[in-house]
Amino acid sequence: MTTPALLPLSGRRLPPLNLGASAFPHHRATLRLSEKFILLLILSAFITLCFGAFFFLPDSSKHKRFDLGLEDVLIPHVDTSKGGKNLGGFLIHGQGHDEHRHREEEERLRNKIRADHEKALEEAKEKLKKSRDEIQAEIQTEKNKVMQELKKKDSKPLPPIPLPNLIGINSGEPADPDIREKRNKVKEMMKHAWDNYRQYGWGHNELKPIARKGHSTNIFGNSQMGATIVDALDTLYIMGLHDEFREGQEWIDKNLDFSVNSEVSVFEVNIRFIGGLLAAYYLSGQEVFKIKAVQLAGKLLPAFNTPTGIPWAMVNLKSGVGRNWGWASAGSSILAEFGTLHMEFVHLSYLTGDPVYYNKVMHIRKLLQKMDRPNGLYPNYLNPRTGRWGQHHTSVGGLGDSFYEYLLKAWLMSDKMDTEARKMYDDAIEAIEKHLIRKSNGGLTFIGEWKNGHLERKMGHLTCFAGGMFALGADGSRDDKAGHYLQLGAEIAHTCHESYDRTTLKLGPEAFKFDGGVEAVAVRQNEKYYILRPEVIETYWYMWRFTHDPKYRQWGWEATQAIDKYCRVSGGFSGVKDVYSSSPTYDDVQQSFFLAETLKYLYLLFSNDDLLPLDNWVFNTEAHPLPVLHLANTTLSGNPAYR
Ligand code: DMJ
Repeated sequence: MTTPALLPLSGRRLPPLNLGASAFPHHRATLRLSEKFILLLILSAFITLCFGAFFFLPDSSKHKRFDLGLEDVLIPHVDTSKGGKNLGGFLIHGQGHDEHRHREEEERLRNKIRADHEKALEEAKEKLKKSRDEIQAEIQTEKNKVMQELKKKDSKPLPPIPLPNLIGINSGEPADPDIREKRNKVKEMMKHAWDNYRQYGWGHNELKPIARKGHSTNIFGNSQMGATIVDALDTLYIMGLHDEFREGQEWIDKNLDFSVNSEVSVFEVNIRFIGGLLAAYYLSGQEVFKIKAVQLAGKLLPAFNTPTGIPWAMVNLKSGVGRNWGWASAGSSILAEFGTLHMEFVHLSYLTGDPVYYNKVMHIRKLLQKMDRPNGLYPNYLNPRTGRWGQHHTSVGGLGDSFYEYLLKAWLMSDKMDTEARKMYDDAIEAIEKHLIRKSNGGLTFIGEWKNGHLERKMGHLTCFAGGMFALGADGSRDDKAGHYLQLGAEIAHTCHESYDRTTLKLGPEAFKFDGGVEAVAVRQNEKYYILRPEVIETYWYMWRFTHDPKYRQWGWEATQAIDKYCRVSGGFSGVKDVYSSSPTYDDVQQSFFLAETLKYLYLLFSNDDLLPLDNWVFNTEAHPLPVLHLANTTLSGNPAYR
C-alpha cells in the first residue's frame, strides 16, 4: 500500500507527502497509524457537526414571535427543576405523550392555515362584489386609521421645560370708565370679526366678508391651514374670549395638519403660525400648541438647505423643496424674511432642548456680520446660492422692516444678554438715520428708501412700525441717546398720524410721498388702499407705554372709529381701495393680521400697562407675545451671550 496521495480537482497528481523516514520506520506501523488518523478524522468531524448543530440551530425566542399557535409546543424555559429536559431552551415533556401531542398540534395548525386561506378567499370574493368607489372608500378609511396612529406617535409630549416667569396675563382692566368703554368697543369688533370668520370662513385661511366665504393667498400655499384661527388665538385669550379660544384650540387639535403638499412662505408661516402657536402655548399652557409649533418648525427646516444656509422664501411642506419668489432680484432671498426667524427659533430650541433651530438663525446672523454693507446699510436682497447681495435697495418698510425689529427684540428677549444683536441693531439704525431719515419742508420726519445710490422720498404704511421700534430700543441705546430715540419715535408717530389725518376716511394709505409739494399723501392710485394694517396703531401703543401722553390713545380711538365706520360690513371687516374717496370700495378681505395685530394693539392701548408688561414680554412682528427668556442656565451652543 502506498501512502495515500491527495488528488487535486484538476486530476494532476501531487507528489506524495514526505513525512520523513523517521516518522514511519516500517509498513505495518504506517498502516496502524493511518487507521488511527482516519478514525480521529471521523471523530473530529462528528464533534464539529454537534457543535455546529448547537450553535446554528434557530433562536427559540424568534420562534415565539410568529404567532402560529405553536406556543403550546415550544415553551421557552430554562428551569429543569419541574421534571422536564431542557434542550436548547425548549422544555420537552414526557417523550411518548409528547409525540402524540405534537401530531395533534400539527393537525391543528394545518386546519388553521386551511381555514385562514378559505376566509381570505371569501373576503376577496366579497371585495370584488363591491363597487370601485366602495373599495376606494374602504382603502381611505384604512389609510386614515394609519394616519391617526402616526399622528398619535407624532404627538408624544416634549421634555418638560420650566416655563419662564409669566407675568401679566389676563388683567389690565382700566379704572377710567371712558377708557373701559373704548376697550369694550375693540373687544366687540374682535367678536364681530371672529364670529363671521367662524360662520363663513371656518378652517380657511382668511375670510371674504362680503362674499361671505373663505379666502387665501399664495403665502399660505394651497391648503386650508386656518391662518385666522392661529393668528387670532392670543388676542382672544387676552380679551377673555375663552369660548372662542377653546373653539380655536379644538380646531387646531383636530385639523391643523402640516403633512400637506403645499408650498408656503417660510417667513409668513413662522411669524403667524409658529409665533401664534408659541404665544398661545405660553398664555394658556396647553401642550397642543407647543407640539404643533414644533411639528411645523420641522417642516420649515428643509428651506435652509441652500449652499449658504440662507433659507429659501418658500418651501413645500411635504417634499421639503424650496425656492425663491420669481420677482425677487436675481433669485434672491429677502432680508425681512430670512432675517425674521430669530425670536421664534430661539424659543423652539428653548422648548425642545434641540439646538437645531438656534443654530440655523445664528448661522444667518454670522453670515450677515461678515458681509460688506454699502454705506453701512443692509440691502433687501441676498442670493442664497452665491451669498452675494442682489440689488442695492434698502428699506425700513417692506422687504427690510422686521429684520431690524428682530435684532432689537433678540436682545430684549435674551434679557439683554445678547449684546451682539444689540450692537448690530445700533450700527444699523445709525446708518439708517444718516442715509434714510429726513425732515420734509413742512417739518415732518420721514424714513425714505435707498435705491441704487438715490433716496426715494416715500414712506410705506409698513415703515410706520419703526416709531414704536425706536421707542422700544431707546433704553440701552449707544452713547445714552435714549431721549433722542424716544423723540425720533414720537416724530415718526406724528408723521404717520398725519398720513391718516390727511385722508377722507381718516385711514392711512399704503404709501405716501414727501416730494413736489406733497407731504404724507399718496400720489399713485395703487398706493391709496388700506388693508386693515396695524403698524401705525402699533407705534401709538408703544409710544403710549413709554410716554403716557394721552394723544396716543386719542389717535388710536380715531383709527378705531374710522375702521368701524368704513371697514365694517355685516360679514366682518374689509380693507378699502381708496382712503381719499368718500364712497370707498371694498377689497373684500379680512386679513388674519387684523385679528392678530390691529385689534390686539388697540385693546392693549386701552388697557393698563400690567397686561403683558414690556419688561417680561416681547412681541413678535405679528404681535404675538413671547416671554423674555432668562437664559443664564440654559445651554444654547454658540453664542457667548447665552452661556
Ligand atoms: C404683518 O404680517 C407683520 O406685521 C409683518 O411683519 C408685516 N406686515 C404685516 C401686516 O401689515
